[in-house]
Amino acid sequence: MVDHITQHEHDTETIATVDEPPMYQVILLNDDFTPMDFVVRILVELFYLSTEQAERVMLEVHHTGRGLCGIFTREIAETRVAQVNQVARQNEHPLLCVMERAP
Ligand code: NFA
Repeated sequence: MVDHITQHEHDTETIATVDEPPMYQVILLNDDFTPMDFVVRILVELFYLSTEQAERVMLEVHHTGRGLCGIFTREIAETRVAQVNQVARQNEHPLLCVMERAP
């Protein structure tokens, strides 16, 4: 939704618009080594997906190479990407998470 405020003053008209912030997709990438149950736990604990949703996203990544974890504003997307990559590295898994500007 975009809010419009129209202001009439003398002969000029100002239209103030409030735009939505740009949104970012957080994407998980497949690899051959990260255990499936670790990926499911990441999706439940960091993205608050149900177990069923998490299993669906994990299998989508496993079968197609990538999958959508969620769509967020830039700061939240950056934080989620950093958390996934940090927890994966701490557990010595090569799991990769990236963000892309939503279309
Ligand atoms: N492909 C991994 C495996 O077979 C599982 C996986 C799923 C890894 C999703 C990364 C992302 N153990």
